[in-house]
Amino acid sequence: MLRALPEPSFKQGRIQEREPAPADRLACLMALERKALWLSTWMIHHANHLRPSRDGLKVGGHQASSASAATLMTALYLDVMRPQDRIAVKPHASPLFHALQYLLGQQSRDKLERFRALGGAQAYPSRSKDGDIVDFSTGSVGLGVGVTLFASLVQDYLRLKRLVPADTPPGRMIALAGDAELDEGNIYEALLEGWKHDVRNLWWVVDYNRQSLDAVVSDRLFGRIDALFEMFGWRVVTLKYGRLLEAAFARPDGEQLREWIDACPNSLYSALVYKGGEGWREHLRRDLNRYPGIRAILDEHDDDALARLMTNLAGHDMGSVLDAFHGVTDDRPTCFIAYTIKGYGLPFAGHKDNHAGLMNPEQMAIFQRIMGVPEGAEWDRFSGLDLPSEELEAFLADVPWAAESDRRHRPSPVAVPAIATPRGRNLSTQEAFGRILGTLATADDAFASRLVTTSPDVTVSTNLGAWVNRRGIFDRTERTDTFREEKVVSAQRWGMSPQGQHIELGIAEHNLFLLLAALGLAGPLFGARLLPIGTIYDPFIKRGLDALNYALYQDARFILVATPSGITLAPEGGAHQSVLEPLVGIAQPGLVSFEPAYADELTVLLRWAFDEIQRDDGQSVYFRLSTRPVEQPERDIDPALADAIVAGAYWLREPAAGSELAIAYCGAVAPEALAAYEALREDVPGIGLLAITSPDRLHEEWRAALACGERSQAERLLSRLRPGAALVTVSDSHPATLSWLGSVAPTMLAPLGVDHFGQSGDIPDLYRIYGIDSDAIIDAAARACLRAGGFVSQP
Ligand SMILES: Cc1ncc(C[n+]2csc(CCOP(=O)(O)OP(=O)(O)O)c2C)c(N)n1
Ligand SMILES: [Mg+2]
Repeated sequence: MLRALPEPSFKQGRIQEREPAPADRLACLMALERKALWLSTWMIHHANHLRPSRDGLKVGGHQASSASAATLMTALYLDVMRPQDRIAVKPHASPLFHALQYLLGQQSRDKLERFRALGGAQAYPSRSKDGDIVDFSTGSVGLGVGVTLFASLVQDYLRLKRLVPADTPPGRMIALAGDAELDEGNIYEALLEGWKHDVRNLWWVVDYNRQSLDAVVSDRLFGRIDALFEMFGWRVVTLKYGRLLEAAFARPDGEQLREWIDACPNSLYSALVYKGGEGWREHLRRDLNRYPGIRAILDEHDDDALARLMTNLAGHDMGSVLDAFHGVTDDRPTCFIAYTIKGYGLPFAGHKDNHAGLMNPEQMAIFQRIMGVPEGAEWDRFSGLDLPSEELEAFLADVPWAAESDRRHRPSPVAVPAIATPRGRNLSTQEAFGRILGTLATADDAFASRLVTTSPDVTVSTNLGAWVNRRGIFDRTERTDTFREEKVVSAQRWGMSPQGQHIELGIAEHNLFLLLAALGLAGPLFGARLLPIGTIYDPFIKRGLDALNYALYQDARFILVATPSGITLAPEGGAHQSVLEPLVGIAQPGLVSFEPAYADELTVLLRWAFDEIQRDDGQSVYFRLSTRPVEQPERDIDPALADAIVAGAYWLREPAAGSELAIAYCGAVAPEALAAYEALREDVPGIGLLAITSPDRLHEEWRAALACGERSQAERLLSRLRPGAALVTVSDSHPATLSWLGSVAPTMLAPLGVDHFGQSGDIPDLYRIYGIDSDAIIDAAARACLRAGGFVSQP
């Protein structure tokens, strides 16, 4: 029901009454809105009907979603936004977005003509593929909205620390959201977190067309939405009726019309939008004919005019939209709920099936006539508009948002210092990580000042305690550590201040990845590089996997430390034991993954990672770490070994040339692999033991080398073995993590690993049951050797 939301209101806070936009300005904006609508529909039509198809696939594109947002986006881009503002545009308004960029001279006709084709304008706005014009990629609904909240937090983080100039106004982080995006849970997780962090300068503009993909959305749902935002401290500005309708409501019996529309169910309203003037007339006559004032309105409006009146929602009324946006001048987070019509101005407006609907060539021809665009002038920027081109050109040249030509900052990298290896006979990689960060926390240099950590309520249990104790927790305001004040003994200091360098999150993993996305884009978005590290329990990466993918898709750079991992976690049981994450590490684009076994390996890799995340063509880095203390090798790492550790593998025990057998292990099972190696050494004197620090890098380099006919690192390493030698691979993860090594060189491979859910137990029991202990390795080696035609006696 349209009544689901309160009356058009500018509630609470500092909303300023404002002079209406000057008529010529309004006229320019309305003309350009019309042109953006035309170009967005034409771009889609061209891609689907005029560009030759080679594969018979429908190209697609969303004419209705673009039309729905045309007024809102034109207002934002061509009038309201300032260069420092950043915006996430709902994915299905991509054609409209590109049309506006084209009008601003920031997008080429060639790319519009290749909309959804290789190298053309992207189906959904993409930071990495569409370039500087896109602030935040979108596509997976809800995530683009959420990331703006975390970007506002990151902006405050940088400003409060004076890492960016604080004497210039902060940007507004804006999301133009589809209403169905508010069904996504990540929105509410973000709202909660945002409330805790008192986020500012945040606008969510909801294109409230009451339609999603399949259908018209429930009447009752949105009735709760504004209350929800207000509960979290947001201002809600509802843009409901346009000026025509408001004028009609002010006439005699006009209130009856308002009440009728307010009570009209979403689905009936949408259906009547589609049916047009005749449909409206029939229903209004049936329900309101007893009111003379309504009869007068019906008499004065022909069908076209009646349809225009009844669809005059504020989200399509440029004047109302500008008033609403310009009315907000403070930094309180604000949700604009703008009533719109999906497909507004197009023949399938309001139809419930219009999400992916395309105008057919006949409809398009009629639309072209209505828009006054001559044949052959379809891509012209101003054809068919009733304002002189020079005036529109001058208007566009003055658009504030486009005043800065380079929206993307490119701050120079921060130098990475030497990092000392934590010493100790027995260490887990998780403990080593904690100690390394603890040491980095003591430094007073530029590098340490750019480090920022975050964790979804697992800060202490992922070993960030020492770091946090020294560097403190970030908060906009100084907050004392009550336990400390009350002299309650605790190993953890929990003082908060704007100087703090750890951002503590609630448990929601989506929030971790969206914050990492925002922190990892601090350089390009705001001009100051941060070196973000997020910690998480390895199994819960899955919980936020789409948000992780989202962060990486837009090339955000960060280090992800996942610990504990695998069945090595032992007593804590199945629900916390990760199995498939190393495969994510291999398969996930934008992410390099490592699973070191020893503290010295981790030290080398962390140092490398700090450089990698700063390189132009670098990636984010994922470390899978363990809580299991393992005996450390006594060695100094020379540059060649360091390179091999980074490249993904090295011989911990070099095999004899032409060896019959090798064991390749990854991560926390190193002691079992070593024990099996020792046990087999007598029978197979030339046996080798391959330490794999990154199945991901090894695999990637193998494929790259194959593609250019070169020898890969993995192939060079395995060439120590005789062709057809036995190879046992073992890891505390799915065996497919390493089993591909069997294709690198001719080997008889036995892949060991974990391929079903974990359970509670101790390491000896669990490693035995899951077949990754030294006995399992020895057995597998014996069988592989037999199959390989070699011989090894059964121990
Ligand atoms: C996470 C996710 N699930 C499903 C989809 C498929 N999908 C694309 S658009 C859409 C509905 C969008 O509706 P709304 O947000 O209201 O957008 P609009 O009506 O403005 O087009 C869905 C379900 C998606 N893009 N992302
Ligand atoms: Mg919608």
